[in-house]
Amino acid sequence: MKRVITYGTFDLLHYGHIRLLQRARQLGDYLVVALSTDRFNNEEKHKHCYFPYEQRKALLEAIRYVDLVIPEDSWEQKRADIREYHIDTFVMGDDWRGKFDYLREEGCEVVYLPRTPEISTSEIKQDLHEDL
Ligand code: C2G
Repeated sequence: MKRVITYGTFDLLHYGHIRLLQRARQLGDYLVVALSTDRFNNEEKHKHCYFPYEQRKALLEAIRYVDLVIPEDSWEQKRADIREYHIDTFVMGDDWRGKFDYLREEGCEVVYLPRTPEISTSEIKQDLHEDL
């Protein structure tokens, strides 16, 4: 069984996220999603989510491509996650290209997938604000 992991905030879930998860799952047989906690988002990623962690987690768990959701609470946990979950492939959108190549030292394949260009959570928020 080939095990894949990816990380993110996944707020205001949209088809760009879904396409990323679908392609990540296609790289293996089992997909773990490390979901940024509210604390990690607020204090370290400086992202203020519309949906709290438990709701973002429930949304991800409803997606057919996702097998397990775990919390992401620090930038440094990736090495431990790869060991603990026996991960073969680490996947991120290519806005992160190069940032996680060090994980190859853990014997893990690192794959950056093209982002879906025309959508983002911040654009959704901005468009909705402009429509008010
Ligand atoms: N994504 C995408 N296309 C979009 C928007 C997002 O492919 N239009 C991808 C991102 O590249 C990322 C994933 O969807 O791989 C989740 O996106 P975010 O929730 O914005 O995640 P991010 O804040 O980049 O968190 O430790 C890593 C961080 O937690 C990554």
